[in-house]
Amino acid sequence: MSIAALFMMLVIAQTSQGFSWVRGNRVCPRGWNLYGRHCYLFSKEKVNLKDAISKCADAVGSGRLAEVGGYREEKWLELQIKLRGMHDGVWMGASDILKENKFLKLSNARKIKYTNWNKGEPNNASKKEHCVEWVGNGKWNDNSCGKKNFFVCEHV
Ligand SMILES: [Ca+2]
Ligand SMILES: [Ca+2]
Repeated sequence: MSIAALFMMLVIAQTSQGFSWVRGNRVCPRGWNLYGRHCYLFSKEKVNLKDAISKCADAVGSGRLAEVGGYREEKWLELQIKLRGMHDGVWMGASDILKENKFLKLSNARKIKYTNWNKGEPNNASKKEHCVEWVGNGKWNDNSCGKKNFFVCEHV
């Protein structure tokens, strides 16, 4: 299955089913971390974007790739990523695979409002970079979706 097809399936699945968890004073499943009202799961393995999407969906409780809503969430995620030594790239839930340089959230295909691009990014290097990763300094880079990265799952 192509990434584009997977992307559309994901959008449809997530918008139609919603999540059934109780909101408010929530408790995250074992292994997940609570921040604000969302639960986050930090991977211990490196996989390509397609597998990262699947692994988040298959995780206990089921989630999506993390989507950064704003500066505070970003800073918290950055700290967690550093603490865990997740170097060399960490996938998040954003892509411009449908239209070049239009980065959308994977969960609902809405345009990303908050961004934190590294200097000179996104550069769509070799015209092949359509997925978004955190790099070592906590900033964002577009990279090839086939690259093997750590990833962060989120349950809203
Ligand atoms: Ca691109
Ligand atoms: Ca890039």
